[in-house]
Amino acid sequence: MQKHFPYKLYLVISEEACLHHHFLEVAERAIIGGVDIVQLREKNASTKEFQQKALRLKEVLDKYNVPLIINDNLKVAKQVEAYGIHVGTSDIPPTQIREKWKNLACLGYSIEDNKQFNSEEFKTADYLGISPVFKTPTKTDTIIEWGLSGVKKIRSSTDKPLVAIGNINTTNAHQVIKAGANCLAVVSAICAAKCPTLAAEKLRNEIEKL
Ligand code: TZP
Ligand code: MG
Repeated sequence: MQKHFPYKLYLVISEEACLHHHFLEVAERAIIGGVDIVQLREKNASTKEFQQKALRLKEVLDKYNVPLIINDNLKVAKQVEAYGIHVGTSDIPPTQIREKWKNLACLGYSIEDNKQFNSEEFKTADYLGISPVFKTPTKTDTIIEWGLSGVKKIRSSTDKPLVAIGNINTTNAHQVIKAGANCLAVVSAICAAKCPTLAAEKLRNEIEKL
């Protein structure tokens, strides 16, 4: 059954991506501006550090009833009772995650190349990440660049909620939504902004624009 996924603006945050404010402040200010789901993506932290950051972030998010997704660490996700987990092609396969976390609410899976279509992994995901829509200096080990045509192609092949990621900003946000994404995920457009609230507000306006 299709999962309810009402989210539109997805902040993917790490402490090191936040250039002007502490990451907890960035998260809070971004939520005030219109972010409605947050993923903690800590590639260089130990499990213990990751868990500590996740707990602190969850405290902030809980005040606003905003769900927390943990990137690629099942142990941390379960320990902090996150809303869900997000994995990519080279991470723990979604089918295994389902076996290990029976009451998991939300499983995100990144589509990074054409081979993943209609695989068991694809089918078990609650939402799909389109990764990356545009090439980005934030993540350079990507396989292809989907572009707007890729977003349209994936949209026409599935009813699952689609979260677009990769160099999304106020200039291209509306086009990505028009191409069929349900939700936009950003790192630098918010984490590197002097004012995360304003940055989130501007993106949200582009998303809501008719
Ligand atoms: N996955 C695909 S692209 C990306 C991730 C985590 C990074 C997106 O960062 P930015 O700064 O929004 O381009
Ligand atoms: Mg990964």
